[in-house]
Amino acid sequence: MSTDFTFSIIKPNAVRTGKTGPILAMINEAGFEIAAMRMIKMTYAQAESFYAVHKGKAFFEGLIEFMTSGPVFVMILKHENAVELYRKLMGATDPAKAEPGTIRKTFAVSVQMNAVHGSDSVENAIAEANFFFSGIERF
Ligand code: 3AN
Repeated sequence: MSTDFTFSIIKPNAVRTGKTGPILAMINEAGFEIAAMRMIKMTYAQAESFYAVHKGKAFFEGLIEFMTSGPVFVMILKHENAVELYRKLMGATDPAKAEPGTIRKTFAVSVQMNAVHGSDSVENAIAEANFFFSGIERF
């Protein structure tokens, strides 16, 4: 598989409120190809490990509680320059600062419940995709 992919999560608030379909439509319309996708409910340990870089920050406990509060969709998205393009499609972490037409501007309800995650570098895209998917689950 090429490195022209990114890793994304549709977060519990978006799944719970029926936004999975509309978010996938935006992803498709932006030209991304879904190379892997699965619905899971993260364990506390998985979420802590996934967000280890934020350990010690004031929002860490709340973030882990939130990310384990319900099912999420984890997925690998293929596109040329996928990491950068998907960060643009998501919009800023804080939805108040996100551009109109972005996923977060449209579906986020707060900085924490901001609808989607997307890798912030090619290295992290590879690590995060490997965290959730084995080779035979990717296309
Ligand atoms: P991004 O998801 O845009 O890469 P990060 O990596 O800084 O942003 O933060 C990871 C996640 O942690 C965010 N998506 C958000 O859910 C949560 N988060 C970040 N900053 C805050 C904050 N100040 N208060 C509450 N939650 C936060």
